[in-house]
Amino acid sequence: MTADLPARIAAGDRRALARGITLVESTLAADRVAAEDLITALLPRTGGALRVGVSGPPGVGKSTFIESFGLHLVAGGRRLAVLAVDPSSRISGGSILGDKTRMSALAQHPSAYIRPTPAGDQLGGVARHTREAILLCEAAGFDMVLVETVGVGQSETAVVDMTDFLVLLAQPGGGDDLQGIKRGIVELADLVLVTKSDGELAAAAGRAAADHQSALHLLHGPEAAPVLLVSGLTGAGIAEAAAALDALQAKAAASGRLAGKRAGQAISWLRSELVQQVVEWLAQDPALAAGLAAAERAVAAGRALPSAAARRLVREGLRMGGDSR
Ligand SMILES: Nc1nc2c(ncn2[C@@H]2O[C@H](COP(=O)(O)OP(=O)(O)OP(=O)(O)O)[C@@H](O)[C@H]2O)c(=O)[nH]1
Ligand SMILES: [Mg+2]
Repeated sequence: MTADLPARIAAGDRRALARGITLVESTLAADRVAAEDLITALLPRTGGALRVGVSGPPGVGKSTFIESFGLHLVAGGRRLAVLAVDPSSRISGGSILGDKTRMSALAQHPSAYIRPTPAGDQLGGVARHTREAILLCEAAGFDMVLVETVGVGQSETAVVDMTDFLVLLAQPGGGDDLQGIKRGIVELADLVLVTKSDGELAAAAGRAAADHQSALHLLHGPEAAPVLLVSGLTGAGIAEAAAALDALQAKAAASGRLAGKRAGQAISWLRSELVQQVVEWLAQDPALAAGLAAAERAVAAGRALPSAAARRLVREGLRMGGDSR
């Protein structure tokens, strides 16, 4: 890390922001220390953005929606960062290229910043990087950060743990067919947007919205997430979606629920880091790493109780006086 990186990020320099995000994504131990120093230096400047998860099944229209929604926001004077977690990037080179073309106008706008993030090997890693990237975007002065994930179940729960609100995009389609979205996920949503509400699909989109709305009402009553119709292609419903999000924010901020949620997220982030770092600490020492591998085999085979095996490993680690860096 160069000494002026925090100041350059704070000044809104996007090349510096890109370098900062690359640093938090790095798996090198030395970069981890530098990334932590960088974010710690910028921490007083964080927290100022509305953090919004945008999720939905493959092909639902996430990128098209974000382009249209983002252009609406920046036209209104907002500064928007988009962190797109790209699960396909490891295998196929990803849809990053596709996203650049789908979000081309937004990508070129001076008030917008789009950053695709390779999903990498494990969800835990993505979660840490994405949380830290959100903080860097806030320090750089963005007032809204969208985190785009493909809805495959696990990623929504991760995104719910790091954002203020989850916007779920749903396919037009009728009946009780939830079109690839798991029920549990719909329940996590703060706002449901049925996409492609245009042309031939408009009628199906309307039916899908009615179905989702009545299902959510049965579950949550008057507190149910609103369901709106949007079209990323025509721009229909985009302003209404932005207004719905503003209303959610105003309500959650006034009640103190937003601050409480963020505090809870920070504490669970700490706890998940503790778990991760204890495992890394054990893995550093060859004997302890072997002990961990043996414990994993034993619990997998049903020969050991996870709680007892974990206690033994931690005791052993402490006895050996291991240094976790
Ligand atoms: N008619 C119509 N088609 C749309 C709309 N939004 C997206 N599409 C089409 O749906 C397809 C998928 O759109 P994307 O925006 O790439 O969807 P996505 O959810 O980002 O897809 P992945 O990133 O691959 O999961 C494309 O062929 C789009 O042209 C819309 O508002 N109306
Ligand atoms: Mg996409």
